[in-house]
Amino acid sequence: MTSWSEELRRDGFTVVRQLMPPTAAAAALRSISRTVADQLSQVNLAVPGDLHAQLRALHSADLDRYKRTLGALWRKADIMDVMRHEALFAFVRSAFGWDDIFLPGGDVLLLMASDLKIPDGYFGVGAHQDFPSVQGSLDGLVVWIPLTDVDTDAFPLEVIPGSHRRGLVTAVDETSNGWRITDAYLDQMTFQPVSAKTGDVVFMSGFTIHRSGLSGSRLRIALSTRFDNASEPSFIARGYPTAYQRSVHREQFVPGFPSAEDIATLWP
Ligand SMILES: O=C(O)CCC(=O)C(=O)O
Repeated sequence: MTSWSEELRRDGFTVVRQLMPPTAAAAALRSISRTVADQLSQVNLAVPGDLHAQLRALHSADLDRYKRTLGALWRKADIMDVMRHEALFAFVRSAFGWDDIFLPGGDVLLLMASDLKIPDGYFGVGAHQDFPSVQGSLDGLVVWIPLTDVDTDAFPLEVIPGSHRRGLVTAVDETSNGWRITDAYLDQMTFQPVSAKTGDVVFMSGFTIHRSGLSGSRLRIALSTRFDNASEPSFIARGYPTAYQRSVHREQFVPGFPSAEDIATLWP
């Protein structure tokens, strides 16, 4: 057994140092910056030099546009490239002995900064397990990839080591951000912040209780995706389920768009 699989078995998570090439996070951050710059141009604002200042400018100019942009970023090819990086798959095969991997969905970009809060909206996630939102293989993994260095001053991921052994926790409240484990259940349990630098990757069981750390003075951006093990017997027996569903928004977002003129301009 590798030390990573031992750690995963014992603690419910393991941090693999410098698994990703340094270029991966840098390319993703440049890609985010390009998209935010495009949005700043839409609202006729100059584009500041650094990403945090760009995000601040968009956040204060047009909160709705900021929210839509942030919500769309995970769909960029440059961002997906990181979450589908061959280094991740190769590692899971060699360190955990998986043969085949299913991708259940649930890819997400999580950005936190004290000056980028959404009033009455998302600011980190409360204590939860990911298995209920995936329901794939029992040994399914959350793969958490920081794009910025993360420590106690940058909204770290916080985990309860060993909590995966408790199995499915049903003491939950339903919130707008999903299920949150009740404070009563968490009484006496201690969360551990996970420090990770860009290039590091956190692999965590879907049963490990975790949450977002809520304090920090720096911008923190991380990507999170999920992997299911194609060989896990109950996953095979259950026919490879995922709780993520595909649905299509059938109504036109902008009534009357595109017009005949829009098409004529596109295809003169
Ligand atoms: O990055 C965070 O703050 C939380 C991540 C998380 O809860 C997840 O990936 O399931």
